[in-house]
Formats: sequence, C-alpha cells, structure tokens
Amino acid sequence: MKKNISILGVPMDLGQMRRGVNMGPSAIRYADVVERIEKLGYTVHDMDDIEIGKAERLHDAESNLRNLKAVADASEILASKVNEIVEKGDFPLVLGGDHSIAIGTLAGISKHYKNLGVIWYDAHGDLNIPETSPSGNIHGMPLAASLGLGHETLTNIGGYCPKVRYENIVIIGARDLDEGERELIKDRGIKVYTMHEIDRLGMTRVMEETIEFFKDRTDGVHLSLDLDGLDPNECPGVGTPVMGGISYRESHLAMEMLAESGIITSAEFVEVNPILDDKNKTADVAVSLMCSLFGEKLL
Ligand code: 5AB
Ligand code: MN
Ligand code: MN
Ligand code: MN
Repeated sequence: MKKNISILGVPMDLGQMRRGVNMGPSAIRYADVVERIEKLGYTVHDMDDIEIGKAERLHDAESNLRNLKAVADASEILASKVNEIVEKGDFPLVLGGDHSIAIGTLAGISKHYKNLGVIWYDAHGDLNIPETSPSGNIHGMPLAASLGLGHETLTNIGGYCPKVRYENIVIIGARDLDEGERELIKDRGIKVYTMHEIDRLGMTRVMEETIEFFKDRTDGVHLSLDLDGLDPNECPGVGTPVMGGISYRESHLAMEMLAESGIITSAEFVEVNPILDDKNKTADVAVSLMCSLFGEKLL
C-alpha cells in the first residue's frame, strides 16, 4: 500500500546570504509538484508553508553564526510539523528553503526511528561547526548539527541530540569540502562518494552499495537532496553552484534505484533559488526527481 504524502514548504533564507531561496517552495509548487505526484497514484496533502520570522540579519561575530535565533525558532516549528506528519503515518516531503532546514526536518523525524540513516546528496558536506565555518552560514552546518556538533542551540532542536550517528550517513556528490569537514570525515570514517568515486564507479554501483549499506543497519532512511549536488548546467537555480556535478540522468537513476529499494522513509529537496534560475528549470528538475523517487517509470 502506498503511504500518503504530506508536503511542507519552508521558505527559509536565513541560513545563507543570497536572497531568493525563500521562494523555493513557491517555485516547486509552480512546477506542479502536487499534481505530478498525485498522477502517480498517491494522495498528497499540501500543508502549505511554515512561518519564517523576519529576523534582523545579524552576524554574531562572537559565535560565527548568522541569524542563529531565527533559524533555531523556525527549526523548532518545522520539527513539530514534521513530527505530526510522521505521527499520522504520512511520508514527509519537505521543500526548501536553504539547507539549514534539515536540522528541523531531522529533529522531527529521527526520534521515530531507532537507527535512522541519512543520504546527503550535495556538492558540500554541510559538516561545518562555527569554529571551522569559513562563512558563518548555518546552511553549511546542518549535517554537523544533526550529529551533535556545533552550537547547542542547533544540536538540541526538538529537545534531543544527536539525530543521526556517524556510521549511518552516506554523502553523495561531494566536490567542495572545507578543511575542517575533510578532517571530520577522515577522523570519523564518514562514508562519502565524492564526484571522483561517482565518475570511477558509476552511479549504479554507488547506489547499489548505498542501498546495501543501509538495508540491514537502519530502520528508516531520510533523503536530504540539495539541488547543488547536480551540475549547475542542469540546475542553475542554486546559491552555491559548483562545477562538475552529478548529471540529470545519473540523479534520476539514483532516485529510481531508491524507489525500487523501498528504503526511503522521508525526503527534503532544498536550495532551489528561482531568482538565480533559468525559467524555473531547477524547480522542475526537483519535481521530476521526486517523481522518480516515488516510483515513476519511463515505460
Ligand atoms: B549547502 C561552505 N562550505 O560552509 C560554507 O549549499 C558552503 O547547503 C556551504 O550545501 C554550502 O559556507 C551549504 C563554503
Ligand atoms: Mn493522510
Ligand atoms: Mn547543502
Ligand atoms: Mn550544497
């Protein structure tokens, strides 16, 4: 039986410095997300957007965290909404918004699992802590915060910590890692498929290994997909583009293999910035990837 899908928009742009990513959820709805998923035979509840406070855009030089309070407040609201979705038995599909929202999404989800796995599909590791962050932008920190690293306001969202264990993470698509992130990955043995491994092994093998890796060890897997994981030629509407990314077709293959495996229990698609986009192309790619994730077939 297919689970119903509950969609939640998070018009967040306080985790980074480029305006426009707050319009991501609108752009994704404009690309007919609800209709296209319904066509696959699902019942879709669009729960609309959560409210994001209008923060003063403050960089607290002492903590090296931009807009900490506003991001934390929104994360708590998001966590409780996502928690509601899981409690009623629906599949949570969260639309961003910048990637800082993953802190709230994971806070809402993780307590429902003994051993949640996370796929981080991204050009970046998002493993910075205030001490290692070159920018002070919280969208570069959500995976670290979910591991329990960094400012306690972020690590304790939802009232518990951590949300995920080092050994339950797979990062796919990395090609722009900061020094502190590399050290953490090596020290903790975090599983990463950089673009080098994707080129070398091919996406088929990367996904086979990823699915195999999660199959027995986890009781749920969250997909956190940052559209900048894809190549900026195919997804220009992102705030931190990095050349040499995952292709459109490789990404579809990845989603199709995840659909076949049945391991994914929640998902978020983030960092869509329609202001930087080319005719809503990136939002459209996001929706087509969601459709593959939910089982759309080419034939
Ligand atoms: B995204 C950078 N590592 O911390 C930093 O888009 C970029 O959510 C972070 O992956 C990019 O500022 C965050 C240089
Ligand atoms: Mn329902
Ligand atoms: Mn990211
Ligand atoms: Mn990224």
